[in-house]
Parts: sequence; C-alpha cells; structure tokens
Amino acid sequence: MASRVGNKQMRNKIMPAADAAAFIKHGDNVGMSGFTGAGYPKAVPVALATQIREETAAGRPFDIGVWTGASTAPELDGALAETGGMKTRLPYQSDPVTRSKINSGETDYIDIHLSHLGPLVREGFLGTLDTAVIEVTAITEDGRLVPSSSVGNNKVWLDEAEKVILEVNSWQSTDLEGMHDIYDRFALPPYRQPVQMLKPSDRLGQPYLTVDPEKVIAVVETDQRDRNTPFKPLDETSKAIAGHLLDFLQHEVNVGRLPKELLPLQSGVGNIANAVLAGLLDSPFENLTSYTEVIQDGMVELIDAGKVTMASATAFSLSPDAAERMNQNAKTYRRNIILRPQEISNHPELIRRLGVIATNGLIEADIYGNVNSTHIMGSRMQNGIGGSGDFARNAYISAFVTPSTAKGGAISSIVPFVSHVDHTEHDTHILVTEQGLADLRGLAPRKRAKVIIEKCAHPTYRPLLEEYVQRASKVANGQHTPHDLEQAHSWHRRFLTSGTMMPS
Ligand code: 0RQ
Repeated sequence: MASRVGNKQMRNKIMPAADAAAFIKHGDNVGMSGFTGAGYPKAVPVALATQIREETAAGRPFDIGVWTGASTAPELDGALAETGGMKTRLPYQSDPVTRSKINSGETDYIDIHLSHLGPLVREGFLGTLDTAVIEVTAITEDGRLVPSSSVGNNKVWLDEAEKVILEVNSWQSTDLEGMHDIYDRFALPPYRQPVQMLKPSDRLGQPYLTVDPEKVIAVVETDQRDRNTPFKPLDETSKAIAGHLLDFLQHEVNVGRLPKELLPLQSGVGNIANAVLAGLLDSPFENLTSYTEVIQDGMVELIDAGKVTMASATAFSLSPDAAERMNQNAKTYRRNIILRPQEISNHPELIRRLGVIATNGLIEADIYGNVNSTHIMGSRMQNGIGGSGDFARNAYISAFVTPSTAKGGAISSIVPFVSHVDHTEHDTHILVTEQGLADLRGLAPRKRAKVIIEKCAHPTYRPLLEEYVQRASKVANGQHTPHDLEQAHSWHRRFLTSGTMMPS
C-alpha cells in the first residue's frame, strides 16, 4: 500500500479517515472528487458522516456544502445526506437519499451545467472552498498525483481549496497513469485563450494533477472499488430507439451531411444511451470517435470491437464487471481513452468546433420540442441537468431519446406543454422514441408539433395530442405557437389526481 504514496512529505501525512475528516468543520464547503459513480472518495465522507452525527447528537450544529463533479455513490452522497447535515449540494446527483432531502427542502440544490461549475468557483461566485477531498490512484515520488477513474472538477478543487485531503485508492489500476490529460491554462475573462483542440485525440496538458504540498493536510489510504450499478439488459423499446437513431445517422451520411465515420459522439447517462452504443456495435459504421462525459459499457465494447478509435471523456460510468475489465486492461485502453477535466469534456467551444452528435435522455418533451430533463410533474427533482445542456446547446446534431410512455403507459412522455424546461425547442434537433424519429431541423412550430405527434407519440396518446393542437389553434388563432393555457398542463393535473394522463 505505502508504495502508492511515493512522496516522502505526503507519506508523513498518512492517517486514518476519521482523523482526516476531523479537519472539516461546521459551515465548510467541501469539494469532493467523483463523477457518475467513479473516482469519488470512499473513506473520508463516511467518517465525516459519523462526525456530523456525533456532533449533532451532542447538540452542536454541523452543516456542510458538498460540491462534486457529478453524481457519486452511497458512500458519499447517501452517507452524508442521511445525516441531515448536507446543507447545500451541487452540481448534479442521482442518489435516492440526497434526492429526497433536496425535494423536502432540507438540502439546497443548485442544479448547474457541468461545464459552468469550475468557472463559477474560480470567479468566486460560490464563496470559499474550504477543503478538497480527492481520490487519486497514486502519488509519485516528486509529489504529482495520478488521477483515478474520473477527473471531473478535481483540478479546480485542488487549485481553489484552502486545505486538501487525498485518498489514495489501491483498487484503482496503476495502469491508469498516462490515460488522463489535465489542461491547466484556465483563465478568467478577459484573459481566456482559445482551447486549441481539433480532434478528440488531441492532448493539451499533462497526465498528472498537481497540488501545492503545503495545502495537503492528510493522506488516507483506501482499497475500495467504485460502486456502480449494472446496466439493465436491452429491451425492445431501447433497441427500437437505437434503431431509429442509427437509421437517421445512416441517412445523414447518404445525403452527405455527415462523414461516413460520423462526427464525435456524446452519449448521456442511462440505459437507452447505452442501448444506442450497443446498436452501433452491429452497425456498418467504422472508425468512430467520441467526445463525451462518461465512458459506459457500450463505449468500451465499441473500443474492443475496433469500432471506436478514440473516446474522450471525464469519467467512467461502468458496470461492476466492465470496471474490473477496465482495471485489468487499463494499459491497453489508455491508447483509446483520454479522461479530462469536465470544463474541457463539456466545453461549449470544443463541442461546437468538433461538431459533436449529442444524444441525451429526457423525462418529457412537448409538441414544440421543449424538453424537461429534471423535474417529474414540474416539481420533483430527479437527477439534474448534468451535462445535457452543455451538449444540446452546442452540438452539431442534438438528439433526445425516450420511451414514448412511462409508468406502464399512465404517463405520455410527449405532452402538450412540458411542466419544466431544461432545453428549449431551439436546442432540440431530433426527438426519438420507440415509435419513430422526428427531425425538427428547419421546421416552424406548427410543423414541429405535427411531426412530433406523428412520429414520436404513443398511439394511445396521439389522438389526444391532435385534439389539443386543434383546440389550441382555435384558442390562440393567428398566433405563432398555439397553446390553450387552460389545458396546457391538464394532462399533468389529471395524472396527479387520478394516477393516469388518460381521461376516464
Ligand atoms: O422512475 O426511478 O421511479 O422508476 O423517471 O427514468 O426511464 O429510468 O430513464 O435512466 O434514461 O433517465 C432524464 C432522468 C432519464 C436522465 C433522465 C421516471 C421513470 C423512472 C427515470 P423510477 P428512466 P433514464 C450526461 C447527460 C439529465 C442529465 C443528463 C437524466 C425515472 O437521462 O438524468 O442528460 N438526464 N446528463 O419512471 C414521470 C415522465 C417520466 C417519468 C420517466 N414523463 N413523468 N416520471 N419517468 N419519464 C451525463 C451527466 O450529466 C453526468
């Protein structure tokens, strides 16, 4: 174990997790590593949760702000949220306990575009970052840090935090060394420079993170795996969605709007995104590249099959089996994978320049193409916007994918008017359900409504949507985007009172 901490000065700071956690005080903002269940600290957050519980039991308040790259795992989000001491949380989560504290109002949740958080912190808009708790794979003799299975906001936290705690996790493969590319020329306006990347394989920085050794107050050794859930087996719905999207991409190649190796692919979180990647395995596409946030099982399979030559991301989001395989074969995979800070993986300038094809999930979309990715029935936070906005706004092609219904058909994913907006109609080029694909590029609102209803809505809800359009066209006669505001959210109201969007 000690061999993973090669630097003498850092070795002198090795201590148990509880002693390290004791440096974190009531009122602190804590920047933790971790992105989609990869590379999060595994021991200090649990020890911190114990400390919070003991302090509050003794009648002393103990609240902290928790900042990360994106979602983490039960040992971090779950453990800290359960204490009731997580006062603020940002920028993205997917943990059931955290979600319930956010929805009850106990935790203030600031749902932020993933590329925006680093700049917000550097600009000082979010206050002081007191402590960083960062998982690394190893510390070299000269004190450089080998990142682990995610990079996320680690560079920002290491630069900006007043104190740093490092967790050195010997479960992470030492062969990850060399896979990362840490860009380090971030500057604030008016000193920002162009980020000079022309293809996903370009490297712009160093494979190591660095830290001022004087700031490191503790080093904790761990040996625990990243905790991720397996993907669901592919069902007919996700296969159909993947099929429609792949047919569309082939069509775009045929008409000359996409090169035959496509353009760099971004793929969001969840099972459908993974199904699209699986669909690519059996497709004729070759020499693909990816410019995305997370490397899922489907992406690794595409690399194994020689279909994807380069995948750039900020983190892994692998099933337990795939994570084991990655650990065993990281030496080989580092030829095809680059992990970067999320300010770079999600950088609007790069997404636009590279011409990324973005595919993201949604909760509901409306007949004009507005998308709700975050709030169930307009109010209940599910996960957060994550990186979907960074990509949808700047992509060459921005696609959203969803089953046409949810909750066994009681909910239509295509509604008259979304109950919350994350992505406006302007950023939705393509909408896909298992029913079909709506190509909305170049269509005015009335035509968009027609295509979305015809191609994407479930047949049970299609006539009801057509009826809504007719009614809205009468109520808002002579107007550009007709809505009947009396009825626009009636489907949601009906679901909330009767448990289904279908009229009785
Ligand atoms: O509820 O958990 O109670 O069963 O919402 O839905 O079908 O499991 O969908 O896993 O593909 O996630 C938008 C949440 C979709 C995801 C979202 C219910 C449904 C289920 C989840 P249950 P599914 P997925 C880059 C990209 C934002 C971030 C993002 C997401 C639960 O894609 O978080 O894109 N996106 N980041 O039953 C009511 C509806 C519903 C509904 C589904 N219309 N009404 N409930 N559900 N549709 C990566 C990162 O940013 C890190």
